[in-house]
Amino acid sequence: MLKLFYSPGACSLASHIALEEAGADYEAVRVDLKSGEQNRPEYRKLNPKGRVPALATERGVLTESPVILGYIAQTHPEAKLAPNDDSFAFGDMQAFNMFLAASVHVAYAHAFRPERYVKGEAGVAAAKARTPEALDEYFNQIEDRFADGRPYVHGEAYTVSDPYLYVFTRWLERDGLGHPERYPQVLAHRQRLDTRPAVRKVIAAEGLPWEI
Ligand SMILES: N[C@@H](CCC(=O)N[C@@H](CS)C(=O)NCC(=O)O)C(=O)O
Repeated sequence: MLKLFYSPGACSLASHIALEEAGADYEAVRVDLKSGEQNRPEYRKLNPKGRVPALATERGVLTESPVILGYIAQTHPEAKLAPNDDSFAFGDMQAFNMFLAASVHVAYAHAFRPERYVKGEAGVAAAKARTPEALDEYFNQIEDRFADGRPYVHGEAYTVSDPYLYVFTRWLERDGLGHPERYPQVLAHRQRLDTRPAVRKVIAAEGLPWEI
């Protein structure tokens, strides 16, 4: 059985939703980031990076959201969570997922964990100030993707990119960092996901509020 190590509402939410959408046989194990459980030796042994998500499989532990999402999609082909038979389309999906991981997530991290990137009070203030600007640039790019009326990130078909985007759209309201009203199509996408049974089940399982 797969074991997903997650923290409520964190980026691990995407993998959690993907496992549920896939109908996977899995157990969700909560890691308390607030109390620093990710840095305890038992967890570091499992994931030396001290982060969530981590997915324990029968062959070992996978980390990094785009990798875990791709793995879930490939190991549950019947759920059709990725274009598994089309290498270019699969790569294109992973390019979007990497953009979320390396640009969008990192933009948020400059506000949530500035000490990871800069030193000193002035540096921290500058890092935090950069987050809303960077998020605006990235979310405008994402909004543009939906200009053709597509319901999901990659078109008519739902893929693992959708719950991954959902995580970061939920975060737009955190600490007033983003301007959700500027991205109506992205917000409509979030509402579309809110109605999916798998999303509702995982939101309830993680104890998250609907109103963010
Ligand atoms: N590149 C990783 C980032 C994982 C990550 O930063 N996870 C955060 C939660 S969203 C975390 O575990 N933070 C704990 C910490 O930084 O101590 C991924 O995409 O999975």
